[in-house]
Amino acid sequence: MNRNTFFVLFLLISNLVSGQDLKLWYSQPAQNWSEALPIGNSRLGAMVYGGIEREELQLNEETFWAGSPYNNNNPNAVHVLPVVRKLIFEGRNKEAQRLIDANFLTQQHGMSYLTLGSLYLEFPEHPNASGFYRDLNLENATTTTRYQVDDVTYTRTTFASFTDNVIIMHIKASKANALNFTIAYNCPLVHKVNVQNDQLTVTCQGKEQEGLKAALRAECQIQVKTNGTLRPAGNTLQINEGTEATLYISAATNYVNYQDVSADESRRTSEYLKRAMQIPYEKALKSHIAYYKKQFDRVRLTLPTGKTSQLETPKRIENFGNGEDMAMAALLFHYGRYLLISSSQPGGQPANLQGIWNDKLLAPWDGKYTVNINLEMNYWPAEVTNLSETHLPLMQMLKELSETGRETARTMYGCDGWVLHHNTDIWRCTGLVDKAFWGMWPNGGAWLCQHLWQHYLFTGNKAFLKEAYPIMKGASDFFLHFLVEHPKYGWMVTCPSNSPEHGPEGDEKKNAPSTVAGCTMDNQIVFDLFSNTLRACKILAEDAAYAEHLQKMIDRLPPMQIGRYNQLQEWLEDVDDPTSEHRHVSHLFGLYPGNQISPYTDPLLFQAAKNSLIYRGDQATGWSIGWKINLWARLLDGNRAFKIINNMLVLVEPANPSGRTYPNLFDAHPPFQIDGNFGYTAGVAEMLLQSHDNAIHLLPALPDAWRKGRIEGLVARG
Ligand code: FUC
Repeated sequence: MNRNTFFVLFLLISNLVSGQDLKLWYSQPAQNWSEALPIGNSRLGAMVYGGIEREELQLNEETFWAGSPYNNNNPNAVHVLPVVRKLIFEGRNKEAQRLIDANFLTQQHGMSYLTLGSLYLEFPEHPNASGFYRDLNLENATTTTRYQVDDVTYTRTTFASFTDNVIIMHIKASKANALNFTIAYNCPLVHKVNVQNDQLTVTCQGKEQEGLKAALRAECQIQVKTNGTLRPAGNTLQINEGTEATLYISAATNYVNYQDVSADESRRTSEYLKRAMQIPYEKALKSHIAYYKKQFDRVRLTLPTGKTSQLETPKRIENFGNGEDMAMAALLFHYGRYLLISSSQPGGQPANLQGIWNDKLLAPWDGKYTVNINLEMNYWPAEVTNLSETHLPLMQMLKELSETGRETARTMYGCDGWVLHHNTDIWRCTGLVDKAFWGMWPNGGAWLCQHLWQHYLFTGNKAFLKEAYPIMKGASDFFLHFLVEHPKYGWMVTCPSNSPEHGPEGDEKKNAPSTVAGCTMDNQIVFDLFSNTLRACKILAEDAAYAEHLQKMIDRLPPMQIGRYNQLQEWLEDVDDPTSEHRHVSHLFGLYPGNQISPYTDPLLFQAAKNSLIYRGDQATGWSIGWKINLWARLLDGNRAFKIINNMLVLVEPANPSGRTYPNLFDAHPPFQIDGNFGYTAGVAEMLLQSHDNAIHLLPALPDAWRKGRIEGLVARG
């Protein structure tokens, strides 16, 4: 540690900033979805509006998706592959791309993640409420709404219980028997509502998509405990003259796994409900909080508060640019951890493009898993911010993808091992989607394997590595067969592929081809995969000949090259356009999340990577901003990273569509995409602690604005 770093550390420890509330709060109910507050226990999610006369809980269940088991492999691919390669090596990329469009795709482009409709609570006697307050408390994963009508205070506390597998809402009136309301349900999908005795039951049909019939159904059951009267009224449940009421919301689907949909959703739902109803509210709340805190409390970042820190959340975002309220940056950091805990617990599905929160039947990009940056970014904060177990759903998905992707590797490329392209969904499809411009990218599996290796580096869990190794080896096997010798350079390259969603002649709007051979990101990803597989192979004392084979191939991969603008080249040829501000900064994979460009051992490459990032500019879509924070952190420039943070903490308003943060702190691509939230949280951690370059580096990219503060609980590799 040099003297400066030591001094800063000293300042940090001696400047403890007084306790900060980790709450998002509002003086009005949500007017729309991106003002509502997300709660989740990984499996169930709700967006809570905090309405007065009409409360809405928009619901989700993480396995409720369109379609049925399938994979999207087009067997024509393998027949045209040699022609495609020949065309690319002859520089006829556009023709190659057309051939791929005609022979590699199928009718299926990934299925949609579905909403489970909304629960409505009608309070007809509450038109003249005052003193409204609602919040989301990140310290205990509950959301509260409070207001007064005449002399009665009504308080609603809602959480998605981690321990009891249901969503619970507790409503209380400060005056005896003053609580009267009705519960109703609606959903844009075909559904039936049935109210009997004290229970409201909804059965929901899934959705057919792209020729695949709806194999999934969801059921939702709601029961209420109250000291008031409870009676069915048509399709609603009415509660009258209560002082308190506790709603238990249970839901499930018939999804078992990507090839089995044989579960009984109704039985599952009743079982969860029955169990939860036996537990007194206070006890359920306590165990929910204890479970959550065990993960959340591991890390705490405190940054200086300012004059505006007491304002409600949207105003704090608006004022962030003033540079006073650094606690807001800390709040957004904690929010990312809150969202990861709430959307990704062991045994569940990984967080999709919207985590688990979606109110649509056709969410942007189907709300599925995009793998050419987005899914990986979701998990960047997992290890370093001490939430290793939230990473596990991704590991399970990888195992399943290595099964479905084996068929894709064989039928589409005639290769061993397994492959995943740039998208997948609940059915673990592994073929191409959209068109070649976006979809002809065979590196999804290889990139995801980095997560297996990183999980090992952070946890040191050798038993885990042993289980992960066949998946890493399978991904490596694919590339050992798929790589071809470049006729001009002699290097072993991927072909066909692309530098995600970007072509040497620009983006998709220009109708230029993106399909190429051996772009920089591919070379870096394959290098990363082979190197990590080789290390794992040695640690586990697996086949030595295989390790040797990997090393030989590593030696034949193209090197990173510096081009005529002193940039890190994005492609094999020096064709970068330094005026391109394309959101994907794919060739910087080697800087972050990879570890192939060190300022100490490769200063020229380090500078070239920096130049490339400077050319791309400081503005971007949500996740791209998230990536840039991490990249500037790796470039050891805290002030520049902080400048990018300032570009993220801009409120999305009708008057300012270029904002990047919604009132509920969801990140705006736009529209909402959760990767930006996770990229931000990872980026802040990367500014404060790095451990990728054979050393632990404390406060490697500390901005001047954060000279005072405190961080505890981050994790370093090893
Ligand atoms: C990638 C990005 C888009 C968007 C989509 C979900 O394809 O290029 O910007 O984030 O994923």
